[in-house]
Amino acid sequence: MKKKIALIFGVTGQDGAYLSRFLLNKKYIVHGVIRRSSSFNTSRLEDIYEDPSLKNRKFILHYGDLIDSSSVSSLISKIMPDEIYNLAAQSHVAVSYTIPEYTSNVDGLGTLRILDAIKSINKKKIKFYQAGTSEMFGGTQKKSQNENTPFDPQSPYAAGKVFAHTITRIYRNAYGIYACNGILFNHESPLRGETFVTKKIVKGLTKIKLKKQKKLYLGNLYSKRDWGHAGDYVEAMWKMLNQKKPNDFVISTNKQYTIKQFINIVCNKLKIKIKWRGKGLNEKGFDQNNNCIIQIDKRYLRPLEVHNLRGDFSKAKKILKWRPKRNLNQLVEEMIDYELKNNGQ
Ligand code: NAP
Ligand code: F7E
Repeated sequence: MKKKIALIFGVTGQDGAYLSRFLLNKKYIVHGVIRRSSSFNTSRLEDIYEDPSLKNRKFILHYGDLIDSSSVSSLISKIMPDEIYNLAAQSHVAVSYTIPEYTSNVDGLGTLRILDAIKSINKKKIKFYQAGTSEMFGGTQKKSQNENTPFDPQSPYAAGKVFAHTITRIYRNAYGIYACNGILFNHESPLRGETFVTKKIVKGLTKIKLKKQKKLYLGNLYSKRDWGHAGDYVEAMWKMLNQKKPNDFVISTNKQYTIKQFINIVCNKLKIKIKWRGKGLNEKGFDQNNNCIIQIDKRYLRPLEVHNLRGDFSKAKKILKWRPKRNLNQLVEEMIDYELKNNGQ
């Protein structure tokens, strides 16, 4: 049987690394798009990298960029994939306030560039996955959010993603493209980018435990997030592209924790007895020797915060037969083990 071909935009990121492995295990030929960079940006792909001199490669990387429509369309017409996964984005919410125009270009118009290439090249053959986000719900007052919850974006990042979500629906309805929007809640792993809060906390507290760092500076400790494991979530992306009909799905755990609760869980597992004192910007975390190990730095506060995210994944459970396999405890343990090993433990 002919092997399926997938093309991943954003292959060098956390999800790209997990999805590549997942699809290779399913015997796909995987093509990934990387950006030219002055330093290597393929560290998450080291163990699956195949030298270009090899014949019959299963994992093939190409240069391209979502802000360059000619690279997007020429890659799609050259590779003629069965499935395209758009995971590429300027994905940092706080950074999106600093580079709003660039973020909108990549995260919003980038999606349109792929869809338009699919429309002109082969709108019936190529299936498309768009990496949408719970950030689109932003300022919602709903306790938990599902596919019918109205969007209320609070950042340039979320606004760009709402455009991408909407244009994906429009191209599906107008041109009959098999296009799906995932609305994924936060998902983490040992491969998570270092400036996202879970990775920053696990990495920082592990170093503090090993006496290689004294203090960790953070922003808002009281926003609530629904954190799953990236490895579980890439399976849902693939399932969305392998149904009879295209559809949009919330992918989440339906559990919610504050940043402070996440810190307490990590401290507990690292056997750091954390005690909290003070309020607001003066709230601090102390270890058993009364050393201040967590302090608030207002540089990490955002112009607008998203306070309450919790995803109801009933639709994905019913139609995709998907549910998260790992809980927060397992996720945190895996992330800590990875950091301990990185620190020679
Ligand atoms: P990530 O680690 O930040 O990876 C983003 C990827 O996009 C990287 O490969 C990056 O390349 C690439 N990229 C950035 N700008 C690009 C451009 N102009 N052209 C082509 N590629 C570009 O993000 P992630 O956590 O894996 O998330 C994957 C996708 O899901 C993103 O779209 C994100 O917005 C979305 N999402 C993530 C979460 C989550 O909790 N992780 C939740 C919902 C939605 P470089 O390596 O060169 O920077
Ligand atoms: O922040 C608070 C911060 O940057 C989570 C992206 O993958 O998930 C991610 O976006 C919360 C926020 O993730 C720090 O204010 C406190 O309330 O880890 P984060 P995010 O903003 O939820 C969504 C679903 C995506 O789609 C995005 O691409 O933690 N927080 N102190 C902090 N956040 C960071 N980054 N750094 C801090 O020091």
